[in-house]
Amino acid sequence: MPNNLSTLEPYLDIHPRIAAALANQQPVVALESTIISHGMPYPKNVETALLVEQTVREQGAEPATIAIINGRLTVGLDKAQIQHLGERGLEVIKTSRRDIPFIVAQQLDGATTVAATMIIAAMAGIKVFATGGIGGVHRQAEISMDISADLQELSRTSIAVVCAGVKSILDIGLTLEYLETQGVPVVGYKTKVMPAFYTQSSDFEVDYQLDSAASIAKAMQAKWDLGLSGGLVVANPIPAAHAMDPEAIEQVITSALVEMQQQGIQGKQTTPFLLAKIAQVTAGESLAANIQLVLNNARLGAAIAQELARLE
Ligand code: PSU
Ligand code: MN
Repeated sequence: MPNNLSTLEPYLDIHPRIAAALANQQPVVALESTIISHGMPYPKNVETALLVEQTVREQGAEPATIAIINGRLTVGLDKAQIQHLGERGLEVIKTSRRDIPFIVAQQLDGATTVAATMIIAAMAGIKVFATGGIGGVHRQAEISMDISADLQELSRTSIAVVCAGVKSILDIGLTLEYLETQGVPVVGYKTKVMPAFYTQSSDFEVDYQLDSAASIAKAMQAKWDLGLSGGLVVANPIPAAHAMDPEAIEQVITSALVEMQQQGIQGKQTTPFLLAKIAQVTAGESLAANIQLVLNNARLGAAIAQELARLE
């Protein structure tokens, strides 16, 4: 248990089943909620969120979906709360690090990004987090300066984020450079190539290839035992059967980026706009791929959480 839990108590609600699991050193996997409210359309978002939880449970770990509900930092949503976030969709405020105090103070609901979910998961003492994709350095960031707060969070908050790599709506090379500068390791699970979300590969290599959940857990333990705080990225390629054609997806992304510029979309709307556009243009193929890769990450996240619990 983190020792500052008592000062957090007025703000933090940890579901009893998760509090019990953490107290007994049982494996727990954090899950985010921006992917529910902003990342997928209703009702697939709700179905997927519940299926991801079930998958984590089947793999022997406790799922903890995280959001802000009525201003309460909530670790372990119930079914009704997931339904609520999914149904209200874009009306729920996308909440990253900067937004948290305002959502709390005004007792609002917040769908937490990777960054905000990391923060709240760490408050609860969770060490492993599974999602689809992380934010990153956007293409042409040299003009927009659009760099996701997820990257900065990875440098400061000690949690492993299992994802399917970085989507090529972003500049994958610059994202990796940024992570290197911030001292955030990028581990490839059974791959030395950085995966690109919808596809298994990109033009870039990861820092370290590790081939088992146990070896990833060992590296996490060594990092934190040595006082090297901060997170790490575990890049887990989408299963081959669900991967998309790299050229087709690149075309879709390029035209979505053009449309985004024409419509003047910027700031926090960027990522959700591009995701929705891609899903629309690919007639749901990208959504199906997205769901499969999240499930795949949930399985690996659960396995890493189990190995970590064993080491502790
Ligand atoms: N990438 C995805 N799906 C998502 C997101 C990113 O493939 O749902 C969400 C995550 O919650 C991530 C956030 O933390 O978008 C990043 O948003 P921004 O780039 O505005 O930081
Ligand atoms: Mn941004």
